[in-house]
Amino acid sequence: MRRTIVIGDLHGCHDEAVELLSRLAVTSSDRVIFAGDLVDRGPKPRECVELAMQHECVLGNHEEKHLNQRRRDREKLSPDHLRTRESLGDGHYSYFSSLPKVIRLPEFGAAVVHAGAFPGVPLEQQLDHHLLHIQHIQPPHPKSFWPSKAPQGYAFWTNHWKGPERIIFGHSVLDRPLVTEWAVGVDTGAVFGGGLTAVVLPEWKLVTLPSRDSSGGRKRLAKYDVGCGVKAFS
Ligand SMILES: [Mn+2]
Repeated sequence: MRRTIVIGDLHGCHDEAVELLSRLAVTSSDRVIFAGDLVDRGPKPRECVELAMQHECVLGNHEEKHLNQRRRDREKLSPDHLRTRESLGDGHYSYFSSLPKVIRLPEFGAAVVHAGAFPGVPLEQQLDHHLLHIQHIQPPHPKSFWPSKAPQGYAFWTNHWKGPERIIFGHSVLDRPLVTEWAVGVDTGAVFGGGLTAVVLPEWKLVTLPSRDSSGGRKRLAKYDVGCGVKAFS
């Protein structure tokens, strides 16, 4: 059976991405989907975008930010954002604007989004903000908080999401893949010295390649419980 492989946030970690694809012996008969956030923080943003252009990808909040700030004066950009901008051309930006926010995998009862989804709302009605940013929530309040900023009583969105799709997501950096009945988190912080993780369907097999470096910053302490004994970084 044809494999579908979903890979966590690259953030410029092109060498790890190539090595992971090679380790998985990916061929043209496999379907490869990146979970967004191809750019910023790491060493090779443009190469990551061009790799994704050969496969499939959902829009991440970092791509969204580059689209929103395309015309902003360079003095008003962070050095990291500016470095990415200068490595990209018009073609890469048009590629960003073509990216879907959801890729459905009905054959697996699954869907790929960058950050997650708000419970009780069909995927086609989700707010872009939730699909690209959601972390800790307390339904029915729509506001989402970073783990470090979440008020008492708020919990990571996977504790609330009950399907009907099993959502494969990145965005929240985890100390290991998060696997629940209705969600699979695959951002293990490649750019922070963690690893680059893929989930391989139909088996739902997890494969993590250790990072080569941590150019996006020293590995931070994972301390925010997201459920199932998994911790998230701030
Ligand atoms: Mn993100």
